[in-house]
Amino acid sequence: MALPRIVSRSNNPLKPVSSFLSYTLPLHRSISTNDSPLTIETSLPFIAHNCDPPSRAVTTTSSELMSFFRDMTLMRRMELAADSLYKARLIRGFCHLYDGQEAVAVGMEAAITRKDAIITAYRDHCTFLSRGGTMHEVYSELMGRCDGCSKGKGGSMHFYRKENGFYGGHGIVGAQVPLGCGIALAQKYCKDENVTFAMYGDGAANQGQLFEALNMAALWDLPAILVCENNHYGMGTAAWKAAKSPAYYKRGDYVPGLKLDGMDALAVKQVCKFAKDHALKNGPIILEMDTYRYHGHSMSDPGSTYRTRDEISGVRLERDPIERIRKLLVSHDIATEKELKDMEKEIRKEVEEAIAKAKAYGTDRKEVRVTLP
Ligand SMILES: Cc1ncc(C[n+]2csc(CCOP(=O)(O)OP(=O)(O)O)c2C)c(N)n1
Ligand SMILES: [Mg+2]
Repeated sequence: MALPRIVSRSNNPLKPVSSFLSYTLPLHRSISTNDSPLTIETSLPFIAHNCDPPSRAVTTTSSELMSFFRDMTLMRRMELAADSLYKARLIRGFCHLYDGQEAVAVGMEAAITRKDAIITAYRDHCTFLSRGGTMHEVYSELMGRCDGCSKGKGGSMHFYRKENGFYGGHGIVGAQVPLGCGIALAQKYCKDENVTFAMYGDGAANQGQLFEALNMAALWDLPAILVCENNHYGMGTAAWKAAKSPAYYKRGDYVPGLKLDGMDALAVKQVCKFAKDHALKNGPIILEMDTYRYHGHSMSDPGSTYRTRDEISGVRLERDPIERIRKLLVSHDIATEKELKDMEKEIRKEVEEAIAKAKAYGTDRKEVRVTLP
C-alpha cells in the first residue's frame, strides 16, 4: 500500500518535539500536538493465535514519528558509546546491549502510561530510558557511580525506576516473568485498570516457570502481557536449535497470542494498545516481537561465530527500525535528510556530554561503603 502523504507541515515538527531533551532530562514521551493524524500501514501483517488481530493501519502524527526517530537514535548512540566505554575498561562486569531492538522500547512506551508496569531481563538500558530514566543515570550506573539509578551498585543488569513503573532489570533468565505476573495480580487486586508487560527472550521462552506463571495469570484473568522479544538467539544458540516450536506467540496454547515485526515501532505501538485493552478485559496475552540484536549477547561475545556477517548486515539493510522511520519522515515531507543528519549530530554531542558528566560527577562525594556480615 502506498504511504499516505501528509497534508500540511504545520507545527514545524522538527522544533518542539525533542529540542528540550538533554542528558539531564528523561526521554520525553510522545507529546500530543494538534498536528493532523497520519495513517500508516505496518510493515507486515500481524499473525494471530486464538484472537482477531488489530488493524494494520496505525494512526500516528508527525511529532510522534519525530520522537520515535530521535528516541531510537539516542538509544542506539547510547549503546554504541557504552560498548566503547566497556572496551576502555570504564564499565566492568556484565553488559548486554539493545541496539537493533529499540523499536520495541519506543513502540511499547507510546501505547501505555507510566502507571502500567514493565519488567524485563538484563538487556535493560533502553527500557530504563524510555521509562523516564536519564542518560546521566545510565552511564553513572554502568560506571559504578553513586548517581546511577541503583546508586552504582547494580550495574548494567539492574536498572530500576519504580516510580515510573519500571521494575527492572533481572539477571536470572525468565525470573522476571513470574514477578511480572505478581505485579499484574497487585494491579487487579487494587482495581487500578493498569497492566504489566513482562518481557523475556526466545531463550527464556523455554523455561518452565514461564508456563507456571502464565497458568496462574490465565486462571485469575490477570492483566499480564507476556512479551517475547524474539531476537533469534539465546547467547550463541539459534532459536530453532533450542525450541521445538519457535512459534512463541502460540506457546500459551489456551492464551491468545500475536506475532509482529518488532522492528517496526508503529506495529509495536498498535499491538501493545490492543494487548492492553485485551488484558484488562480478558486476562493474559502473549506478544512475540520479531527483532534482532546487532551486538553479541554480551560484551564477551563478538556475535559473529554463530551467525554470518551477511545475516547481520542483511537485517541492518532491510529491517533497521531507525531507517524505517527515517524513510517515513522523508517520504512524508516531515523532515529532510539534512535535518535528520543534524539531529543525529546533536544526539552524538548529547551522549558525549552525558558521559563526560557521569565520569566527573560523584567523584568528589563521600564514598558509601557497605560492610557485609
Ligand atoms: C536461570 C539462568 N540460566 C542461564 C543463565 C545464563 N544466560 C544468561 S542470558 C542467557 C540466554 C537468554 O537468551 P534470551 O532469553 O533469548 O534473551 P536475549 O539475551 O536474547 O535477550 C543465558 C542462558 C542465566 N542468567 N539464568
Ligand atoms: Mg534471544
